[in-house]
Amino acid sequence: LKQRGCVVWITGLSGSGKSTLACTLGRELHTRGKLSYILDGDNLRHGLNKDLGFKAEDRAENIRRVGEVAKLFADAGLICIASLISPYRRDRDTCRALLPDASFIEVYMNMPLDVCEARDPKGLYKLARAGKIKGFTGIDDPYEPPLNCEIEIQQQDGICPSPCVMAGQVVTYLEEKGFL
Ligand code: GGZ
Repeated sequence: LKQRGCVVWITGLSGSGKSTLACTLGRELHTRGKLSYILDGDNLRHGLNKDLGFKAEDRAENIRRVGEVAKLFADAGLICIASLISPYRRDRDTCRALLPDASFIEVYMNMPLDVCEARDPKGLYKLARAGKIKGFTGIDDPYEPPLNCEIEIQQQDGICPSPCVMAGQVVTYLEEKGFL
């Protein structure tokens, strides 16, 4: 009996919590005996995508490759968790089109820029503000929010949800849709 695979595609600004959600979700799925695999944009840029930079065409190619790999994992019956800024709607929709209906689950990390910037885990926003990194998403490069995402993660009364709460939101969705 083959498990039903799918792709959980997490999009949002740098520092919005994509990797944290991916990691917490992966652990929760493991606990439930479900195979998953995380494709993280920043990690893949050290290997598979090390020839790519951050121009729009490079980002498009980055996302296209990750989408194709994610499709392979989903075909094998895994829950593939892809975590990339993926700032352009068109690139995300190209990935969606690769997968059977309902098995591409777009998760939008809707965190205000000032929250992401205050976190600045790698000091990249600081460098971008100082003009030392050009074309940084949210500063001098665009981010196009999803228009029809399956799941939106956002603050409640000005408070960011905890990693467990965020992962719980995705798990509930996966249960409802029969992937768990
Ligand atoms: C955005 C950049 C940039 C620029 C370096 N713009 O938060 P991080 O640091 O750890 O992860 C980000 C990562 C973005 O890679 P993605 O593959 O997710 O991007 S995309 O989907 O747009 O192709 C960030 C770092 O690389 N980084 N320069 N100019 N993020």
